[in-house]
Amino acid sequence: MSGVSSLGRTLKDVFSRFLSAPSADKAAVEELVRGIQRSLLMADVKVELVQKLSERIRQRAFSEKLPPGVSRKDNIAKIVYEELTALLGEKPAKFSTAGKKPYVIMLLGIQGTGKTTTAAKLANYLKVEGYKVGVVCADTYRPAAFQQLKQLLEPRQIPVYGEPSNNDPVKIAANGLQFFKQQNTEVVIIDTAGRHRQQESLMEEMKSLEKTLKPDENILVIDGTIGQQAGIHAAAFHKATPVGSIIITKLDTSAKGGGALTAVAETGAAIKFIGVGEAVEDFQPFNPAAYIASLLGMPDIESIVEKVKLAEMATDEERMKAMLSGKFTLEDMVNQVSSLTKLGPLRKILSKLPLPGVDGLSDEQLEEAEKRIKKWTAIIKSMTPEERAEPGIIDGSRIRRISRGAGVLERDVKELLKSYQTSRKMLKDRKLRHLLKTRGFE
Ligand SMILES: Nc1nc2c(ncn2[C@@H]2O[C@H](COP(=O)(O)OP(=O)(O)OP(=O)(O)O)[C@@H](O)[C@H]2O)c(=O)[nH]1
Ligand SMILES: [Mg+2]
Repeated sequence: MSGVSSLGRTLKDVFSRFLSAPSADKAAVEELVRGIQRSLLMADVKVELVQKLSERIRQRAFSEKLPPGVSRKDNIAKIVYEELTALLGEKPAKFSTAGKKPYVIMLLGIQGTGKTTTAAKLANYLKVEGYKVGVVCADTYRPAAFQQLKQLLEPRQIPVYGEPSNNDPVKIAANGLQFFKQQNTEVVIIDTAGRHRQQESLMEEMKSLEKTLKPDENILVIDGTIGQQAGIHAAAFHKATPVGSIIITKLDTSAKGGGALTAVAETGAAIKFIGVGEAVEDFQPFNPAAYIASLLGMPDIESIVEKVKLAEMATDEERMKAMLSGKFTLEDMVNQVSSLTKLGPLRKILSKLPLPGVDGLSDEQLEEAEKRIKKWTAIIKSMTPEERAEPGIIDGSRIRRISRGAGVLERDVKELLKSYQTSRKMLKDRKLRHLLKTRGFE
């Protein structure tokens, strides 16, 4: 039985049984939660994580307000999808050389985890992405490693550097780096040895490689078949190299893949790619949301989530109309800004507004906006109902009190108030109202 696919199979079953049940009552949700628990525990996911997840699903299932036109069942499906995704960390992996050339990646990992195979997969992936790539074989313990790499990569026009007669990995790697610099290579991937006579000498070798080469990114290659044990390796590595990242391999063969992924995600280490087979192409960037969607069964889950989000968008439109009729509160503003940071169709509605830059917010801008919203939400919570209803009464001493209560600077409170005044003025503007009207609002 194959692993992630076996987790996928059981999850998919449980999930589609829930979707086809006559109603989403307490019993159906309980059966769903138990089914999810069973599949996750079978995949070696930590008991505590499974318990937390179950509690959150149970708690959200019947307490959330349904957007108009959305069934309880669809909303619960979306909750399950969100909670499972959160288990893997929200953010998809991103690869970037940050303009550095060559960008040097060193692959590390114990024997047999799949470093050499992964070096070839990663090189091929980055070449397809448009980078000029080279691979250095710095494994002097396994003479076949150089051959293995050449066989995989030469047919793909990816150069491999090696020195079969040299037994100093640090020198080989330094020479290889020099060689690829002259070739104008953009990304250099260094494959290191996993096999050694002693563990200590392996560690020494890694340290001197690190010191001499100063890689831009160390990537730890972890074998997914070890299940939640992977968390221990990841935690140690993450502590030593917080800028490093992780690739988990063999997710196709292991029944414990879910355990490996969740345990590593829990350490805060970034999972950048996953290996899902022996072939060079069996490799993908790790995207938690897409991964969970594939486990739950596409395209079902995607269309449900889309549907619920669209309904939420409709309620946004309601609020927008209320605002245009003059009821624009501080909370409205924070809600508006906060919906800017949500991904997906919500951004579409906002792109209808003539706000500069809303359509093309970069990830950095979104992150900035998210930070600001957190602050603003805290500030509004520290206000009295009176102040919220009539921000005009907020003077210097109130600003001081509010900023202390919210744990922010006075400057932050002033900024919020200023944005509020500006937005309110904008909404009163005749021209803008006309524009919104012609774009389908009001
Ligand atoms: N099914 C499957 N097999 C994999 C995957 N990645 C690697 N392998 C297999 O795992 C075995 C070991 O892979 P290598 O790439 O040689 O591992 P390594 O870490 O370089 O090994 P050492 O250099 O000895 O430390 C090979 O048989 C690979 O085909 C994967 O994602 N899926
Ligand atoms: Mg190897």
